[in-house]
Amino acid sequence: MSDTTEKPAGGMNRRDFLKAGLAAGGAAAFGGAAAAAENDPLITEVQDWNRYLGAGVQAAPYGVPSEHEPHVVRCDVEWLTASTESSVNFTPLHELDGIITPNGLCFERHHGGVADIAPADHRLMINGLVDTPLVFTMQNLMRFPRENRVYFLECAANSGMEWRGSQFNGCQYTHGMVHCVMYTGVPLKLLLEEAGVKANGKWLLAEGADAAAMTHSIPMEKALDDCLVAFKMNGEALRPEQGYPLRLWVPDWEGNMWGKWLRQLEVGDEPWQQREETSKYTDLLASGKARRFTWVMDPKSIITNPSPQMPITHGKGPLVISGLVWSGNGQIKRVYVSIDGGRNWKTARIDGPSFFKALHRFYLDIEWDGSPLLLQSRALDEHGFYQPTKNELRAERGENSIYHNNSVQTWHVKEDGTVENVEVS
Ligand SMILES: Nc1nc2c(c(=O)[nH]1)N[C@H]1C(S)=C(S)[C@@H](COP(=O)(O)O)O[C@H]1N2
Ligand SMILES: [Mo]
Repeated sequence: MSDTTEKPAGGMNRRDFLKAGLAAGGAAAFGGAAAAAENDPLITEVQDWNRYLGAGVQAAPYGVPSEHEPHVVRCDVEWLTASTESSVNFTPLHELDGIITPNGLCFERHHGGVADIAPADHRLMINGLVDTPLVFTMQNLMRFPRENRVYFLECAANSGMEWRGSQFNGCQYTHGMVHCVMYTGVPLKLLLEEAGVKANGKWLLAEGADAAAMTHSIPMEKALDDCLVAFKMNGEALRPEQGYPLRLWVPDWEGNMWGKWLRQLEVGDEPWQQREETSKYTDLLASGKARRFTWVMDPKSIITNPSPQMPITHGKGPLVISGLVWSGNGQIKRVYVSIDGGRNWKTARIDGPSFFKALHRFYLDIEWDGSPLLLQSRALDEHGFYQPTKNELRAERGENSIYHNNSVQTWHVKEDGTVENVEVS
């Protein structure tokens, strides 16, 4: 970064860093790096990893994370659901950086366990109001032109447990029902064209091959617009828990629409009124009426670091505040960070690839003076739509809801660096 580079709002440029270093006697310039210590055995003595040969190739034919990272895992909350087969676990957002979720860390949400399907045994049928009902094998699907897209998938119930007050101490639990993956698949439009949708074919019923089936209606305009039938995630085959060998991919819409283990698409002239679109995935308002078909995921953001599972352990000085921002409702225009509970806001710096309707990574680099902080982030999209505060959302939607909580999250950073989930009014 040169001295002429625009200074990121609230952050430090290189010259500031150098000044900060000089002020501290030259010893604490970059992120508090210490002056070379003469008696540090990690520098002065030859270590085992330097003295002996390491493991050879093929020690791990399928690579796994370092043994020093056992805590970077998906976690579930036992009391939340009656059984592990109809349950959810959470992406460890606080341990990740950048925008891509590694395949083994993508949260899982299934209603009837993980279906175990050999690709050779899998079939996708398109029937109903079509000229020619068709059945595709995986091999058939592999011969259609493919597309690659990086998109987020968020469960409609993400942050749902926080609706009536702060509950979980960690962004993994409050916001971890989201992942962001590069999918490879065939545009659904091509398959529907192959079958020939009749003029009165206005809706699709998608069905999974798992025990839950998870049938739900999708309007034809969406199906013909940007849906994919996906078989790869981050370059490799879908993981079983993500719908291997085939899943529906419905960008910017709530996760329940992304049918896993996809086996049937029936074309009809009206929605089917299935369980998953009547009793579930509707938003009960204070009036007793429910909003239906609230598919789009609104702008949302979360500070992942510091956060309750990721306290500040390095004391005062340079602090990297990091987080994620996303929106299914158009482009993210800006993300703001407040360190004083929403009184003052600074524009955070979005860094790295920033794909339309994917997760975006933001940073705000500050000097922490060791005093308590009330950390918040707030997204703004291209339509001028702001992420609401918790109270603004409750005023609009009451407190009966589970789904579509995109309100601003507050983390209370204490003087000792520990962090707690709180609400400010
Ligand atoms: N067939 C089938 N598809 C399904 C589900 C399911 O239980 N069965 N769960 C849905 C829900 S509610 C969500 S949030 C997403 C979760 O996708 P993931 O497990 O890849 O994170 O899959 C959706 N697709
Ligand atoms: Mo979901």
